[in-house]
Amino acid sequence: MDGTRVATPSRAGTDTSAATSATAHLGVGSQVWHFARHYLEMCAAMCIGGVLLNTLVFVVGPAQLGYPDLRQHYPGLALVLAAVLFTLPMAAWMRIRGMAWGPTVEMSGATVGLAIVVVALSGVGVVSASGLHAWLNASCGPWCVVMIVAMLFRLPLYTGRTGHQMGDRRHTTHAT
Ligand SMILES: [Cu+2]
Repeated sequence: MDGTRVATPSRAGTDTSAATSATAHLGVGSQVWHFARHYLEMCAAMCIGGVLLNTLVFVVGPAQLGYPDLRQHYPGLALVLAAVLFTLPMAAWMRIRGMAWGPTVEMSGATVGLAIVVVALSGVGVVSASGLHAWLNASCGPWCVVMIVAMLFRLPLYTGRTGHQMGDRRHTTHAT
């Protein structure tokens, strides 16, 4: 991890020192705000972008191109696909806001992973067919909820304590 600092001494050096001095004074209110703002941004990207993509794939596509509504014929496959379609705009937004690939892939794994777990549970009968459709009808809700869980595992990052909160990496990269 510290290898990058050795590779680019001048940029990483100022980045680290600036981050340390800035985050040392982050109060609780500021940390809560960092967390809430990051969450609301991701949730908005996920719900707006995801509903658009899901409508294209599950409603506009079948109507215009004539392929069957996957939600009716293959609800399990449809749920995983829906989770992917909700995750893509969220992940894109995280990258746009300067988040590293690590937390981006991790959160994407949490949302898509949850869908896979639900489909697996329906495969062994724990989740009923109507339950599966309820998950499909819940739109971006379940994926927004599981994002909070993923964020709780990386509190220092999402509260801004590590100095790598959204926007910072991008900013320092362009500073040189
Ligand atoms: Cu995210």
